[in-house]
Amino acid sequence: VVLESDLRAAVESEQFVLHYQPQIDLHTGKIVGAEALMRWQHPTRGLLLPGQFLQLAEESGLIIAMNTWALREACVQAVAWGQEGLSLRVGVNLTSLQFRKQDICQLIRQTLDDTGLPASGLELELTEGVLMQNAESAATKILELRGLGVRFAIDDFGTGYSSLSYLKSFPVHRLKIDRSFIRNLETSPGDAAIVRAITNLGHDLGLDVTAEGVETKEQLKTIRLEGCDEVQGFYFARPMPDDQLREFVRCWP
Ligand code: G
Ligand code: G
Ligand code: MN
Ligand code: NA
Repeated sequence: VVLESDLRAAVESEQFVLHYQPQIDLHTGKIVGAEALMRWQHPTRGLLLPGQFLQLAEESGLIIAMNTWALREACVQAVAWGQEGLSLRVGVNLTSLQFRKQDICQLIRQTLDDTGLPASGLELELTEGVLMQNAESAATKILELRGLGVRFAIDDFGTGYSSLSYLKSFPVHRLKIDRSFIRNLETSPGDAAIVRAITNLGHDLGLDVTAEGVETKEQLKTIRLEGCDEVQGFYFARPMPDDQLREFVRCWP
């Protein structure tokens, strides 16, 4: 288990790194973005995944400092990619605690200003849970940041406990179909029906739809058939350090 004191020390000595997973536009075949995913370079235990520290980070409130760092780091990277001729949007995950904070809009505005990233180069990923826990203020915050040009995705879509009616109130740009619906796509007609329903719903609401967790050629074929706009998954690439991402994008057909 990870200790809070370890995590606190990690925040102070900046032991976190971001890995990036490519996002591919199925209409053009181009890599259009990358999701930033946090890893903890632990001094003795090696590279830890969010599953090993995110809950503690949230409970201890350290997630705020961690995500403030991650947001800035991701924006800095996206600017660097742009300067190298790689035009990629960067996706950043936000947790409830942080999105609830009063000054989240100011933080994002400031981070964009400081790093010089155009707002349209940033896509914030929020889960249904984050939206519902902040229902009244979430829509206002999204509208304000949207006004700047920041994009929003609902992450892990379909796994939340919320009703669909909330979709009308949250002006997001994208639904990311949770990978649990992709996993058994080949054998489960039910999952295929859900993927189709989410994709149609998203499109009817004017949203882009991403399929997450695509691992096989058959899954890719199906999500293409269902009309998903973008794809992310191990079939194409795992999350990787930024230098590897650059290389990956350069070698992409
Ligand atoms: O990489 P994977 O194991 O990489 O990520 C697992 C989970 O951790 C995902 O649900 C993702 O949303 C979350 N996560 C990854 N990076 C971050 C981050 O920088 N901030 C927040 N809040 N969550 C993250
Ligand atoms: O919950 P969120 O979507 O933010 O986090 C993405 C998580 O999904 C990361 O942990 C990432 O490593 C993982 N992931 C991305 N692609 C795949 C995939 O094809 N298969 C599996 N099993 N996990 C994936
Ligand atoms: Mn995500
Ligand atoms: Na997800």
